[in-house]
Amino acid sequence: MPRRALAFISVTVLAFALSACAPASKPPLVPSATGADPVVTVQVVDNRYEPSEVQIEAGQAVRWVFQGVMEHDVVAEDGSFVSELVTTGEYVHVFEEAGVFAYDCSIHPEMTGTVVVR
Ligand SMILES: [Cu+2]
Repeated sequence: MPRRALAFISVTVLAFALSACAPASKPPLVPSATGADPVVTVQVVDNRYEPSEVQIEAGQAVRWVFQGVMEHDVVAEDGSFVSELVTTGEYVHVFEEAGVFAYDCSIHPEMTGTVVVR
C-alpha cells in the first residue's frame, strides 16, 4: 500500500477517534457563584475529581480547583452547574436543594463525581 494512502487512513482513523470523544452536546455554561463561601474543595486533576464524592448541606457551596495539565470542566448531568473547559482557576456552585448531583468532564467521560446535598 502506498505510503500516502497509509497516511490518509491514519488521519481518518485519528479524526474518528477524536470525534468519538467529543461531547455530543454540552449544556449552557452556568456562571461560577460569586460571594459564596465554599465548605468543600474538589481538586480537578488529570484525570479525576479528588475526592470524587462530597457531602454538604443544602445552601452550602462546593469549589472545584482546576490543576490539570489538560483542560477539564465540571458538567452536571442535569445541567444545573456547568463550568468552562480550563486548566487553571476555580468554579463555585451553591446547592440550594437536597439531592444527589452527578457530574462529569465533557471531554473525559471517565472523570465522574457526585455531590450529595443533605
Ligand atoms: Cu477532563
